[in-house]
Amino acid sequence: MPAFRALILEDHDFQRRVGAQVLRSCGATEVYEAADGAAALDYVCSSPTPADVLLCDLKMPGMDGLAFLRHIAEHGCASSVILASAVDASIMRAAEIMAKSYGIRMVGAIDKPVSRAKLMPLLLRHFTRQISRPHAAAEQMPLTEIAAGIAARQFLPFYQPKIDVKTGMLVGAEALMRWRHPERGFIPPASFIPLMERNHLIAEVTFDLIKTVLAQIRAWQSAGLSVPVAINVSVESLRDTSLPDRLEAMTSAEGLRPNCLTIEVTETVAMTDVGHSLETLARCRMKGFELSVDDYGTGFSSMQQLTRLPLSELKIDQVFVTGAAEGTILAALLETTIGMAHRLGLKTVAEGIESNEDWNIVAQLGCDIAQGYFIAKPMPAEELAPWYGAWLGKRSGRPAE
Ligand code: G
Ligand code: G
Ligand code: MN
Repeated sequence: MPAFRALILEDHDFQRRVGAQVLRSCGATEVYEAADGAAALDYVCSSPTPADVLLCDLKMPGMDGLAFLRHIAEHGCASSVILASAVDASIMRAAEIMAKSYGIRMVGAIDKPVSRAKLMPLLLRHFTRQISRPHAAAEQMPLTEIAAGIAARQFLPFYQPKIDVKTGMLVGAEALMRWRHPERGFIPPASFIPLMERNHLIAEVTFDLIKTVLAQIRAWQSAGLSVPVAINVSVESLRDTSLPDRLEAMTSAEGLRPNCLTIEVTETVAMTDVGHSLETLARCRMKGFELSVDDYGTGFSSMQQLTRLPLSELKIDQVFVTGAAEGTILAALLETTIGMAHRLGLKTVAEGIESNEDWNIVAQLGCDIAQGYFIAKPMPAEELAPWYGAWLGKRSGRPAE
């Protein structure tokens, strides 16, 4: 834990002193105590030594925590914020999202009384994340370069493992496109997929990707590894009602069965050009391909999608999964979604498993499959088998090779 400076905003004298003590015990080298929003705001706006972390109460006489957060956001405050309050969990959640959309860097929220046991895990996670994951908007690559990259076949899949929660065994992988750029190295999809979609390039690139994926599944199979693969498809691919026939031909050309391929669609994609999309998806299912709804819960009329898509799997978006063990709201939504999916006969996949706690809660709630950085990041094809060996070794308590 690095040394850090903190500010505590808390109107209750005793609680403020305890909070400051707790912050020091967590490694704060200096703690500025503010009894009301005005004093805290004054410190944030004029102190030459800004605090790294603000611990902020919500319900206070005069300026409440919500207004305080709006003011510091307007001031361009760069500190990271932790909410500490006794308000209802739903209010806390709204406050967190409000702060994020004002542009504040949120660490998390804890209920009062503040204790080291509650604060320390948040701080630890925050400081490790800050180093490992800087937030930068994806740079968009120029179209001419993308076209040249397509011609030079520089787009290829990375694979992120999907693990059976009960057994710990590999049950598949998601193919995620990467651009192996000759000068820039690997470029993530956010930098080129939107432009490919807008310029009607994505469907053909997706076909190339699927060809590569099928050959890879075949190669894994020959090596004794069964790895069904999920691919992401855009609206343009679904508009093409010949997609199922083409997929079937490609699959059988590799000597594979259709159930080795899962098609992932987001709720928004499935709502666009409904007629063609449903024709394509229903035909894919009739031919035996699997169909998964991606980012479930974040799109457009999620529940309605379940009534019309011929699904075999539901992928719960990471916003409901990451950190679910910390909050009653996320855990409740997770539990209900998993239960509902099972009643509909669907397999459930939890995305965004980032920690042991995330893994434990989805296991406890009966989710079938887990995917996330805690298991593995997306990786090149040739790394999957060695990774799996190490994963199995770790899980059985033996040291990994
Ligand atoms: O790891 P990641 O940055 O790989 O992926 C970011 C997003 O890009 C995901 O939402 C994923 O759905 C999308 N994506 C990744 N690969 C493909 C692809 O091959 N086709 C389409 N349409 N989207 C993809
Ligand atoms: O297709 P979809 O939107 O589900 O794409 C998944 C995205 O999430 C990809 O960008 C992938 O790299 C990313 N991802 C996978 N596992 C994790 C995780 O554990 N945490 C986070 N933050 N992102 C993840
Ligand atoms: Mn996906």
